[in-house]
Amino acid sequence: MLEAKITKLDGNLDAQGLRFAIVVSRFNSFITERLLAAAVDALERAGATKEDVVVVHVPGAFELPIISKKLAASGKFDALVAIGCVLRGETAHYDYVCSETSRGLQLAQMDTGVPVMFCVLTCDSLEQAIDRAGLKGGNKGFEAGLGAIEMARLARKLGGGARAQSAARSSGDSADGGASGNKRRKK
Ligand code: INI
Repeated sequence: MLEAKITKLDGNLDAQGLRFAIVVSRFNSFITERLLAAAVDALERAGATKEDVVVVHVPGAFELPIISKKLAASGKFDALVAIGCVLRGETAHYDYVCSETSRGLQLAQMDTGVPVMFCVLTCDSLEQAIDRAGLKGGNKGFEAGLGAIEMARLARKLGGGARAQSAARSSGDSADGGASGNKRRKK
């Protein structure tokens, strides 16, 4: 009987040789600094060195997208982790910050091809946030760190992002694995 073959493409959890940027909001730093520590822990345990990780602080979650976009577009990083914590208040401010932060971070990764992990807690209470930053709910920063490694590996396999183009430029290769060079030679 003919056995069907499924092509499987996975990103492994080896961070060696990969570069990461972590963008962290100072707002609710009691929570975000715990998420940051866990994200760095995940990257280092998986083989990233201190030189391979850059940490950038911004005032609040609303400012995460623009700095993430700049870092992703720089071509220096394989993946980003954006860390924030938005706590529901009395007004609609929470909704605006949440929706624009998530929309902006999605745009940053879609525009650059560099994965951006969404590690922004959106909680009704401080207790909920604490649960997700190292208590009952584990630590979402650690999960985001591992996710960044997996996505960076997948992105490297598939190529084409800002990081792949930058790496190709500095090695004199094309970002598409040589396909464009072949086209040029054929002319
Ligand atoms: N920023 C946060 O990161 N979390 C919050 O809970 C929050 N609340 O509730 O207001 C918050 N607001 C600040 C916002 O992100 C911007 O920094 C600010 O509006 C200036 O642009």
